[in-house]
Amino acid sequence: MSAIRGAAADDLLSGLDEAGGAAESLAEGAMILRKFAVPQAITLMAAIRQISAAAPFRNMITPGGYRMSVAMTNCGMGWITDRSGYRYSPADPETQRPWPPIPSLLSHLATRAAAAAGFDAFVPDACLINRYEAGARLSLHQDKDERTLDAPIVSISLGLPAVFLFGGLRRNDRPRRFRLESGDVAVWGGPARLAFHGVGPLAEGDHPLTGRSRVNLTFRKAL
Ligand code: MD3
Ligand code: FE
Repeated sequence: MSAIRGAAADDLLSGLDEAGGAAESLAEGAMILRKFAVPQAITLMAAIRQISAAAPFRNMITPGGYRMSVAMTNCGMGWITDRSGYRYSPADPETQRPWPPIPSLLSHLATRAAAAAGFDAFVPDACLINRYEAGARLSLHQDKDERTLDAPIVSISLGLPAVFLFGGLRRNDRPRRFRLESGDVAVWGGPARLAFHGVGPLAEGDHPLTGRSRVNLTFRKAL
């Protein structure tokens, strides 16, 4: 460990992130920081409980008229979908009130994870919170509703494990499968920013942190 290269460089070279977890590269610009958020998991769930008390999870409707199997809420700027399309909105369409603000603990964690993956000075203004119950899935898609594609996206998984599908830049590129467990953090940006991705149907289970569900937070720069 050389002081000249610094802790971050040493950790990248050793394959360990700053939380001591393993860092796994999926592609140029995409990595999974295994267990990065484990120390904050209980605090994160407490924050999610507060947010969802003000802005409850709901199953939104796609522009094509389907009810999503994943239940969603937001803090900061909010991603929404309805019959008119996908977009970001500062207000919850159910109440016309602003989404709850992003707790600074959450945005700081996202900033630290982005830095550990090599993306400096990431400041999210939007956080989409997804809740999966048994059978819920997210079909292959790109995240492209953000105004700038320069910023990465940071995702934190909590609770039951899921199979994450990581494809390429074309919808037809066959996705690779990765298991995401509680506390795993995924970061993708740069050449991977528009990679197709999805989540396979959640298997039944019971987790001490979340019960019979999986919760995922995705931090974005929407504006
Ligand atoms: C993409 N959420 O909300 S994030 C979404 O687990 C969304 O709820 C999923 O996709 C979820 O838009 C997946 C996890 C993730 C991890 C690594 C990636 C997405 C990635 C690498 C490249 C591209
Ligand atoms: Fe996505």
